Amino acid sequence: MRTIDETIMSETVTTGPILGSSKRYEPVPAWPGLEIPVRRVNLSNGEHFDLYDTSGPYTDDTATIDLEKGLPKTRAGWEHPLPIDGAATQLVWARAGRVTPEMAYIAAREGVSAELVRDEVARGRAVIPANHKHPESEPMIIGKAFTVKINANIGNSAVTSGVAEEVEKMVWAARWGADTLMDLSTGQDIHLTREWIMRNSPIPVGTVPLYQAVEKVNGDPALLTWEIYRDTVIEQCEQGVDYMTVHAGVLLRYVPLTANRVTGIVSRGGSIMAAWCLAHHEESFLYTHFVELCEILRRYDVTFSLGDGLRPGSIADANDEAQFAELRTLGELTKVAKSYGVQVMIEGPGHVPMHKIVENVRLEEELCEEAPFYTLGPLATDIAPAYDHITSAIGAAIIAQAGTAMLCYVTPKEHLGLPNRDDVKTGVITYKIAAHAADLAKQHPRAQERDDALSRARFEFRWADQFALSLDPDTAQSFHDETLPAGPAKAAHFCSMCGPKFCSMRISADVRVYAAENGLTSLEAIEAGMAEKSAEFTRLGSSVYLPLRVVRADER
Ligand code: IRN
Ligand code: FE2
Repeated sequence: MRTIDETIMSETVTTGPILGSSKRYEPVPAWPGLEIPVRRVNLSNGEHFDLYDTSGPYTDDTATIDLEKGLPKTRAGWEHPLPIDGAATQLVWARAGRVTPEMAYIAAREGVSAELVRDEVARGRAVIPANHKHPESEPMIIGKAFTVKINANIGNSAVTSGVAEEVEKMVWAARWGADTLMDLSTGQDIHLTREWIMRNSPIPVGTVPLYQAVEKVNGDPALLTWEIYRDTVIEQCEQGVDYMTVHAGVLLRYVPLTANRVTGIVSRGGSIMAAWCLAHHEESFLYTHFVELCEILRRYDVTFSLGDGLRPGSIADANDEAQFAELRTLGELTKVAKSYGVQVMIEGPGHVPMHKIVENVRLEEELCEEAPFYTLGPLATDIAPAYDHITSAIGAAIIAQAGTAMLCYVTPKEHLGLPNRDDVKTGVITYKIAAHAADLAKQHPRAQERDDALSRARFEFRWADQFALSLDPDTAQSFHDETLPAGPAKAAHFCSMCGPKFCSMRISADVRVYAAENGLTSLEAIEAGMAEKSAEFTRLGSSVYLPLRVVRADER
């Protein structure tokens, strides 16, 4: 294994503010000394709009980023209550009625009361993944009472991608709005890659420790032992991993239930555990040693993400007996974990047609005491490889509206290859859309404010503001530039989609001005405006579709 010094980190990561925004830190009034990060969109009309910000210091002009040193340790000096029965977790403190600095920080970030945060954590309906050994992270919460969160997966495989590339993917994911990150590296230098990511990640980091454990036995699942797995978990806890996928619901007796599936077991972790169970004809060591795992995780406050090793990998397999048998076991394990003071969330599918999605949430809530649900899409159809960020965002929006707390993104490379940096951004933006659409549908108090601000900018032809308020200002601006690159076009009251004459927004704005100037009611103004438009329509030839000749002439 290479040492950190030998690793070439000459590569730099992306820094600098997001187009049209600046980074700020706002004090938390209820907790002197705490400050939360904010992305401030500076509008051209002198107003500003503040956004939840996941990007860490990377978008702060004034910050010096030194990857070798790592990020400032935001949480290093924070004081916590003493452990309770061996558990030093947000869960036990919340149950004891204690508000931690993390809870106060999150309340300010979400715009809710600290009491709501504490109560949701105490009830196990929300988790705060915050390993004491990851002080660089900015606390966040996953639970259905809060905004829907998204996770980005990165990580190398045996065939591609190095350390520097993965660190840049992490920074890039956080920049575009990933709330958490999972490092799913399976190739070389797993420990080292993770160390660089942990020390430089402002968002919580999750892993699947099983991947590294299998790497330690040269990729042969049958050679795995509880001891190798346990030591890997401790190694990763010590590095600061905030949450861990544990596929403890894949039981020996469930494996035959997958025999007649169209796509069998598609989970990497699930297939490793199924192989181990069959090779040994023994119950899974993750299940039989689950209490010992709890005793480890609660010392660090590492959150369980109970894995869906038997999730459906195709529309045909959705909601089948294997999937729901595992979910029942995850429900049983949820109770065990919570009784040891460990925070828990539950991983969900996969591939599920739209009409079978809501049942997944209902069952999860019933079986797992409403522990936060964290789903992989689900993909609403199997027929669009290369577009699975879209097939899955359809399912993700539906499942999030129904109560899923965090969505695991899917990139365009799903089923095809390892995502690169561009795929990471596409996946993140696509999932921000699904998550935000669900926040709107759930009528989260703050969600619509952003839509309204953007729509006002759009209606008033404040192009720069429209870009700045959008999820991806760079792409919005570059698309506008493609046809109207000139500076003055950014002040024009039209775009190249309809051209100056047919812009509906401009026409309705004109109607308003017309009404004001002529002392008309808006109805009269619309009638008068319609009459004028009708005259214009006649002048242009009274045809909905202009003859090709005319259009071509126009273009010239
Ligand atoms: C999320 C929900 N269901 C699965 N996931 C994610 O899939 C999980 O968080 C992790 O990133 C990845 C685990 O994949 P396998 O090992 O189950 O294939
Ligand atoms: Fe799949």
